[in-house]
Amino acid sequence: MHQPPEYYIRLLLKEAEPLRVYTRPNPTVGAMLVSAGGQILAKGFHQKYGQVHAEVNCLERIERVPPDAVLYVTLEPCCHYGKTPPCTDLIIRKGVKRVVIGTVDSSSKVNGKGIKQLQENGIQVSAGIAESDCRFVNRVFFKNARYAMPYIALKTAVTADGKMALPDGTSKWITGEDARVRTHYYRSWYGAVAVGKQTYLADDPALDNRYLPDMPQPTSLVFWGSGVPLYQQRFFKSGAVSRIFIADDADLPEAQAFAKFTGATLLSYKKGKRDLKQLFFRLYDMGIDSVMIEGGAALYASVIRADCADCVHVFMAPKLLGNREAIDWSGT
Ligand code: AOF
Ligand code: ZN
Repeated sequence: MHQPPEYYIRLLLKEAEPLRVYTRPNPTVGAMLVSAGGQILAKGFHQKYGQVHAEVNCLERIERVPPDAVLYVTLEPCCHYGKTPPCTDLIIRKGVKRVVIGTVDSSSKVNGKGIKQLQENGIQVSAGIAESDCRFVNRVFFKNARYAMPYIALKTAVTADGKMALPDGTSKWITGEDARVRTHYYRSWYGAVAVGKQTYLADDPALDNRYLPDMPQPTSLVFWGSGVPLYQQRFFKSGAVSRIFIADDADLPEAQAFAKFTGATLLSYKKGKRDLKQLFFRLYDMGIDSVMIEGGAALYASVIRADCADCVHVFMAPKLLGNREAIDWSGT
């Protein structure tokens, strides 16, 4: 029996969601061909950035598409040449007669043009099925398409009384193993992982995914501020794919020497003004689709004040720090 269309789209989303780690900065997408009687004839996913799209992985499995079969896709099929040819061409060539789409691909190259092309070729199309779920799974991609800015998350660990560190800034492990594994997973999910200067100097964080090392690794970002950046052993020995310092004094010869010696990229704010929005626009232009900020409190507060934060991952431990003077997670 054929189920309601939302059923097939949600089934696809469940499998597509974990693949985001491998497809970023591309969206994660699933496609499924279902017979008139409700039998799943073929299924396919966009498995990896640069590789073929979900529709190809689905339709190439089928010799002959039955005329009454329905193709379900979580995202509007592309109609442009990117790293791969247009999926709309394949759908038309394979003789699919009906396509059900989770949500429109709002990136400028597609944005309804894929649907239009299918319709112009006599294909019956419905779009906007389980749409909010489809948009949530690709929330990074949709923010990128709309604002040309990375999706930005703040990640923090707090005690049940909302504290992050003792008044003198020292912190102990607040959360346990589960939170640590999850954090390392996030380090592959996000395109970059960032810390402020104090956290960089105090913790020498590696910021890579060491629990799941076969997953793609992020870029490391340090909001350094003024002066010449200092070298830190663990940070530079990590598995990060590249390292960027946001440094006011990037032009100083010593800063240039630091960049040459370490291979790090130095970026400074435009016209010396610490405008975080402009900076994030630039990071997006450099190919960073998403950033997870891992502290400290001052950096969280600046990002929130600049209206750049999209979400907060809070790991809250069932413990009390029990010190009123202790530092709140957002530092205010
Ligand atoms: C689809 N199916 O599975 C995905 C789509 O450079 P390319 O060729 O990989 O194209 C990337 C763009 O294609 C991406 O920005 C988005 O608009 C769309 N992604 N489209 O039909 C898929 N992953
Ligand atoms: Zn495509």
